Order: sequence, then structure tokens, then C-alpha cells
Amino acid sequence: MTSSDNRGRRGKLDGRGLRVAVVCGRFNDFITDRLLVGAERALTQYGVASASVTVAWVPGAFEIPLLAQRFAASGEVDAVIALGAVIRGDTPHFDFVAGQCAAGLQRVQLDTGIPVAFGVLTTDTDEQARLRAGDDDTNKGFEAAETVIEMAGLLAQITKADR
Ligand code: INI
Repeated sequence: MTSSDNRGRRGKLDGRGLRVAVVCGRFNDFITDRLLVGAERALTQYGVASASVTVAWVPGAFEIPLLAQRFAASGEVDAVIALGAVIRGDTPHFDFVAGQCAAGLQRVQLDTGIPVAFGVLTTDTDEQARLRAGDDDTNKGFEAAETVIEMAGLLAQITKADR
């Protein structure tokens, strides 16, 4: 695939040289462990060196944006992958946690210009979460890693083109 064709610019799935932080929520870690496996598999597949990947765990999805912000503002990473699992219970807690996590992560990427992937599942059931955290490329951690590699490549390309 070319990075620029007559249908516009695209970020290539080339992670060589990228420095990536992965922020994982411990809550529902029977799922987030699986999302991390998926993300690490994609990072390796697309050429990100394991020494350039930093993984950090926070208590739950609500805490993910703060750590993502810290990494994104550090100047030491090119992209952040957020991994979490918010599974609906009997109270409105789900909506606050999921909504604030998503809004916080979007704010981090807009405020810092560092791509942040939203690999945070928001499901009604454990089973729905398991289906999105399997061993294949539909694992949402895998997809989140692909997203930041693509976005980091695209941003770098556009920044170069602007010079
Ligand atoms: N955190 C999650 O990551 N997933 C959930 O499903 C969840 N639920 O359902 O409560 C959850 N809650 C904890 C929250 O993220 C914070 O850690 C907690 O409120 C302390 O700030």
C-alpha cells in the first residue's frame, strides 16, 4: 500500500521506531489481560520494538485518562493505547465510568497531539467482552494498536508535508 495515492493520504501500518505506552485498567482483568495480549501481538507484527513499549496498569477505566495524559505529555512516547473493560451492571455507574474514560482520552489526544486509541470495551455482558478479546485480529487491543500505528504514521507524514 502506498502512503499517498489519488484517494488521499493514509498512515501505513509500519511501527518501526515508534515508542508506545499502553495503559490498562485492572478492573475486569480477565478481559484486559487478553486485550493487552492482542495489542502486544499487533505491535510486534507491525515492527514496534518491545523495548519501546511501556505498559502501565491503573485501577479502572476511570483512571486511564490521567495516566494516558501523563505519557502523552512526557515527550517520551509517540502514541498511547488505552485498554479497559467497562461491563454494565445494575447501576448507572457504567455510564459515568465509560463516558468519562472516552471523553478524557479524546481530550488527551486533542490537547497533546499524540494519538490515543480507545481500546476500552463497553459491553452489556461478560460474554460480549470475551468475544472482543479473543485470539484473532478482531481483538480490540489488536485493533487499538493498529489504530495508533496508522495515526502516528499519518500525523508524521502530514507534519513533514507541511514543512
Ligand atoms: N472500572 C472498569 O474499568 N470497568 C468497570 O466495569 C467498572 N465498573 O463497572 O464499576 C469500573 N469501575 C471502577 C472505576 O473505573 C474506578 O476505578 C473507580 O470508580 C475508582 O475511581
